[in-house]
Amino acid sequence: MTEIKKFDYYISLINEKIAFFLDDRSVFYEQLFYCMSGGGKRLRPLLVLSTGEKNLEEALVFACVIEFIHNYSLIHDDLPAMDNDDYRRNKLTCHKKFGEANAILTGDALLNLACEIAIDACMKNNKNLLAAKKIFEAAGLNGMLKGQFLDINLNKRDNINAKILDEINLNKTGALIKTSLQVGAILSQEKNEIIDFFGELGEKIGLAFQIKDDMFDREKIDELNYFNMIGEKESIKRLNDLTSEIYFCLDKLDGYDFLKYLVKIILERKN
Ligand code: GRG
Repeated sequence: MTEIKKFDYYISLINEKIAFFLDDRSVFYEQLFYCMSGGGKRLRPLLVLSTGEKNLEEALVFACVIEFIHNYSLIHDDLPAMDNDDYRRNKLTCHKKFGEANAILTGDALLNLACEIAIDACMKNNKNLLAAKKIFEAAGLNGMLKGQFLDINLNKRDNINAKILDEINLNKTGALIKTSLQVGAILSQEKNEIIDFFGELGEKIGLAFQIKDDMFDREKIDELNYFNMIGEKESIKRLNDLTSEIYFCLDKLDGYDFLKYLVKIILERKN
């Protein structure tokens, strides 16, 4: 199968599995369906599958766990108390469509659903347990939540330098991206050195992804954004350096053609 065909095939597998996990008898279904369908790039689940191809069935389950967590974080991030955004993925944000209380609950429901699915999988074997541990650590107090906390609570007038921005983004955005690569490798029963290698690669991809995102969002001048904080020249240099490092890492990898294809798409995306 060509990598382009595989990309479409994996997206359809991910979407089918997400639909399977969303119980259409649930009172939350309308909100969950609204937030989980349409527009998301499914980047994190694709990363899980790219390193988890040897165990696609279990990789798909954890790919959904991560995507549910990612979507909960976006729903909460859009709330008036956080970023106060009206639109996401070219449609109304969850709170604009269903009201604030329902959006909070919908985010909570997605996080809980992710826990339920992961715990079910954990009861089957130890590598699933390790995968779940990695995911919830990455989403938690020393990962995504920490990044979000720092982002919200840092005084934007403080002298923000590249090091501080990296710390925020390695947690806020990078932790789930890094973990996506590692979880696939854990489920494929790769050696620890490979799992560590994917950790390092994932951090670089996470940062490059964020700098690129900031490039598209640089008109939002009151947000912590690489372009606004350290300037265009320095940001582009960092993005280029990271890009070279990522390709250097990928060149060392035998096989993993889909991962290489996917990373190229991430680094070359135009929006
Ligand atoms: C509120 C608990 C909590 C956490 C929020 C991830 C996060 C933490 C906030 C997101 C803020 C944000 C928009 C950061 C920019 C990078 C980013 C994560 C973009 C969204 O990810 P994509 O582009 O989204 O993969 P899609 O829509 O494709 O799923």
